[in-house]
Amino acid sequence: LDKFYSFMIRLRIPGGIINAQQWQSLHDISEQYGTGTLKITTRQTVQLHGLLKHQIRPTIQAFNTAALDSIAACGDVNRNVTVSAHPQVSPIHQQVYEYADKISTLLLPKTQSYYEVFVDGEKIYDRSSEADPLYEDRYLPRKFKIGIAIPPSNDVDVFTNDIGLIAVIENNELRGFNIAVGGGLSTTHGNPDTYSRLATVIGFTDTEEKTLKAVYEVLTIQRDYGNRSDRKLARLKYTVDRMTVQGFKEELEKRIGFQLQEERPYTFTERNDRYGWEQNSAGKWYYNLFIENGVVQPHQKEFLYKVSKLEISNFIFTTNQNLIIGEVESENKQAIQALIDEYAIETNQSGIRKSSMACVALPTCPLALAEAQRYLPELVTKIEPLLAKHGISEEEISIRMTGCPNGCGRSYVAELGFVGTGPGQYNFMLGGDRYGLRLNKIYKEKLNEQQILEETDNLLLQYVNERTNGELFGDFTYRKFFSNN
Ligand code: SRM
Ligand code: SF4
Repeated sequence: LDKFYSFMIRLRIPGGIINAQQWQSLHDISEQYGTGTLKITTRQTVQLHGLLKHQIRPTIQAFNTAALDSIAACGDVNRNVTVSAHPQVSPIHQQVYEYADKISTLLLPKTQSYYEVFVDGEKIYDRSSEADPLYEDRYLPRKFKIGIAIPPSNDVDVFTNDIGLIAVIENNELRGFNIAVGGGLSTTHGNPDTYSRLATVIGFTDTEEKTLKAVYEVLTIQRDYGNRSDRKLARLKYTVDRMTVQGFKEELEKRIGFQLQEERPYTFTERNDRYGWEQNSAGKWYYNLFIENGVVQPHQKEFLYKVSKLEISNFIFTTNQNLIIGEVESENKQAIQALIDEYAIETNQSGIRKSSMACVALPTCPLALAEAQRYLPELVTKIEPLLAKHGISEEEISIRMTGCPNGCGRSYVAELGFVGTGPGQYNFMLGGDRYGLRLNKIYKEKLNEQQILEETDNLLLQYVNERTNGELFGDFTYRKFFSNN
């Protein structure tokens, strides 16, 4: 018997926004092909799992008909561009969102070499003579990620991207972007040459033309200078450190032909989604659902389908693996509220659960060493009584878990981080802050559930007894365990 292969498809949705008709198509396609489960990812898009080989073609065709594609959602190219998901946070959200779309289009591979067809190792449909203006004949040495944050929200975890853009807004006008380079999270157990890195802000650009040019040329530097001999050390973060930040900036300024301005001030004071109903400056309504670890539950899926049939909203994926029903006019809000009531859609979760995130891991991820999205909900259920015992049930401590050190659930920028090392075993990471501005570090290695719960209980006790006024959990553990290192 041969192996029974199944595939995963991930869409490219810059900024994570689709319209009601596209949601209907997504729903219908997921019912017809794959496992039927919609999985919202940490990069603001959606995946279908379990597609059999003969289903791939009709699935892609059906997405195509709905004006959705999966081009560059994987591979050594620029990936899905993320942007702060909450239009109600800023009146200039639409303007910033358009950058995600423009950047994604600018950096799409222009050749159609992905159409090349091989049969028994022989190329029967050859597009190799086409040269791509950006990726040329060699693509990038590794995947590449761009995120755009609109302060005060750092929902996109802007500093974990190869390029992070931070919108600078003054008097409700977009002045430009701070540009940060060299973020990336993945490490490899036992390989000390690998490390997580937060992106470094290298300057500011004040026009669209300059911003797009700078972004484009960061990619050409990575194309030309990135490490092509060791994939473990090929991300931009290693290129930046090899060239030094100053050296990288000088090379960039040479390529763009102008000097970056001084970075502008910015402050991040939130990272979580804003659950429930909120209104934007133009009076439109947004309803943020909590979708635990991005796995849309059957009743949520049915609810969302009914909402999409009303055709009175759009749908916005968040980088916290949640979903916003957006752009709802006041007169239409009640129709959606009626469905929320009918399906008992719940946003009333504990602070820690609403701040939780886990990668896919088992059973579909071939790189998983331990459980993540199937297990974290259970662990949170066991931590909630510990928070209650210490009188801090309302604390929104960020807790993230990944099944291996690749960091897909961004566990390296959590206050409580768990990184799988083997079945039922995790490295316990502490000292990260709440808003994604500081990486955590290994506190204890290879703990099982009982050890994790004992450690957590003990840490929470120390926190309530020793915290300074207003000190958040991650800042406390950093001060206590790592500030002198
Ligand atoms: Fe990831 C590989 C899932 C966000 C770092 N990631 C994978 C693969 C494709 C496994 C594989 O290569 O065979 C996983 C598919 C599992 C499955 O069964 O679906 C996978 N990554 C995911 C998602 C679905 C996690 C989730 O539960 O949401 C996220 C999809 C994002 C998207 O829509 O594009 C996802 N991956 C991330 C992030 C977080 C982010 O980008 O904000 C990271 C860490 C940030 C970074 O890139 O540094 C991340 N994934 C990786 C890596 C390590 C890359 C590296 O620098 O070495 C791998 C492995 C690789 O590329 O070789 C990986
Ligand atoms: Fe798979 Fe590891 Fe990514 Fe989790 S962190 S989805 S286990 S590659």
